[in-house]
Amino acid sequence: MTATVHEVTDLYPTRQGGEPRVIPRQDPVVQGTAEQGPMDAETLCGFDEKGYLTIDQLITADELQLFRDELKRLAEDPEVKADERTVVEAKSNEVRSIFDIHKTNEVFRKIANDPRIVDRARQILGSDVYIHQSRINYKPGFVGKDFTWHSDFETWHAEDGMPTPRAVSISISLTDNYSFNGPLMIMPGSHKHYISAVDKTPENNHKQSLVMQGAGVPDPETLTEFADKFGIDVLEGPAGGAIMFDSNCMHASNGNVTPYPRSNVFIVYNSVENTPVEPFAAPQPRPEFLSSRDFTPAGS
Ligand SMILES: O=C(O)CCC(=O)C(=O)O
Ligand SMILES: [Fe+2]
Repeated sequence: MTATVHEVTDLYPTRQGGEPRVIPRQDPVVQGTAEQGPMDAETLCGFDEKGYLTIDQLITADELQLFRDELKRLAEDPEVKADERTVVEAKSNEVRSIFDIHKTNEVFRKIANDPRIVDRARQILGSDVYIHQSRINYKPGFVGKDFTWHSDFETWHAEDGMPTPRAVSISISLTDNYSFNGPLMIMPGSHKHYISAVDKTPENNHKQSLVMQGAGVPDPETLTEFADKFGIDVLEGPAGGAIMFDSNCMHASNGNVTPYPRSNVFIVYNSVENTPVEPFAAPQPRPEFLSSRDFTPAGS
């Protein structure tokens, strides 16, 4: 008897050397229906076209206060700062990100499993969803650094083995996001095109990519073509609102030289029908706090 080797076809090759290229998205963006609720056909259609949607007020004023208190407490806790799941800014040593908050923190576990979010993610992805990753990005005043242009899916595919872009993120604003304090910027429509990057993934790439991304960042020529073609939407909005965006959106955010922090909570939902396999372009999978192997459906 011969062993059967299950080859997984790579529909989104990347980091293989050669030249950068643009591959059309091979998968639908919205996989659920308006009948399922809670979002109407127009909202789903907008998400399909632009790759994101905004929610003016997702959480209550009391929740906002609770989350902000928690944010402050975590940033000041020396044990949290020393944890491997916390990323500090290269120069200022201020907290940049805290990962895995849906597992380590009761307040954020609750909101990450709340039907207001989970039902929307389920509707977009057309199946049950589990949490692939979560993080707080603090972007403190004066010293908060930028996030350069990237597609999250490109990283999750290359380094975590996520087969297809059947994943959606939510960014909940815990401070006001102004045009000038480093809000999220998205190239609307870019999610329907996949930029295959060139450079191979270095060993233990995440240790530096979480402070400043390198591998997988698209080349300047393709980014310029994308910006000319799609434009750049600047997603301003008050604290308590949220943005949901497709995993293959080309997005970035500027550094924050203003005194006003821009702190957002990000939660990533992946379809339970799209669980990771071996990484498509990395020596080994990233740690569990960046790529959860707990596929329990969220909200259950
Ligand atoms: O916090 C931001 O503005 C963007 C962060 C981001 O894109 C990421 O963490 O993947
Ligand atoms: Fe991102």
